Amino acid sequence: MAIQWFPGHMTKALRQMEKELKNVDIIFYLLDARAPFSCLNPKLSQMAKDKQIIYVLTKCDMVEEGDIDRFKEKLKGENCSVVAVNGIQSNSSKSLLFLTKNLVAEKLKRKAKLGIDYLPKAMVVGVPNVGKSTLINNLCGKAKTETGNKPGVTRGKQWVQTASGLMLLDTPGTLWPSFEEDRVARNLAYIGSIKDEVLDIEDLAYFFVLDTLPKYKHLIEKRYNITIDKDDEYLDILDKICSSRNCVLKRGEPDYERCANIILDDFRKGRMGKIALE
Ligand SMILES: Nc1nc2c(ncn2[C@@H]2O[C@H](COP(=O)(O)OP(=O)(O)O)[C@@H](O)[C@H]2O)c(=O)[nH]1
Ligand SMILES: [Mg+2]
Repeated sequence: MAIQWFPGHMTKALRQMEKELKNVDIIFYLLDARAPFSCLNPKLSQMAKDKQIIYVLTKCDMVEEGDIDRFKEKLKGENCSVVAVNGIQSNSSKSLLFLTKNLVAEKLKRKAKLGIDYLPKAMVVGVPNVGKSTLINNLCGKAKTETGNKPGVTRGKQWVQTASGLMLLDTPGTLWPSFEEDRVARNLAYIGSIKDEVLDIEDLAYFFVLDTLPKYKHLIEKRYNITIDKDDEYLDILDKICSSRNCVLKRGEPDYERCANIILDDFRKGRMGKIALE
């Protein structure tokens, strides 16, 4: 499955972010809890390697707690901590504010000694659709930046201030020129970080079933009220979903395109249940 995922504006955005990095104290590196490792941008990680990083697992309401614990364990390191948030729940980001305050406490003390009332600065980064604007709005307690379940909603430079005096920079979602593995590209497509316009939706849904079936067969069966037999091929499964969802073309053939849209939409909106892709 060939994906054209690197529009020029993302390269420009990465360059702007690189320039801005020297002005920030901390990076909120957002990772979708359904596929956190696929959201790690090698280019960005390289740029940020000397910075204090907080990995923020977003959409933690969409996976099981056990998966969150597993991801936290793997992600934490010397210069980086990990917190999990549900950006659409109002109190969920408190732990992030608390952690941030602790991490910049030293610097604030130094500044205060010099009589400077310093506002710590955090840059919010992550792939498109990971939940950057939602988190910022959550931290600010009101809608400061635009959100949308579509990649590429945020453009340009936006600094906002939280009630507790933290400065946040929203950044455009960025991807990178080539993925190490096809599975990374597919995961990013499943979670809605790559514009659907450049994807073959039918192929994507086919691969989605293939990728999730081993661990989540029961959720697929339950969602579509079907039984998947041991020797069903992936197309057989799609056929079953088509008839269960009445996705049929005029001549009686299965409407795979409509079926594919239903499957991906169900996953993206969490209607299939809690599914971790990694
Ligand atoms: N279930 C759930 N949805 C979220 C969460 N955070 C963001 N979203 C949804 O994900 C979509 C993309 O969010 P947005 O903040 O615009 O992402 P951005 O492109 O990184 O700025 C929106 O539909 C949000 O409502 C979360 O923690 N849980
Ligand atoms: Mg945004």
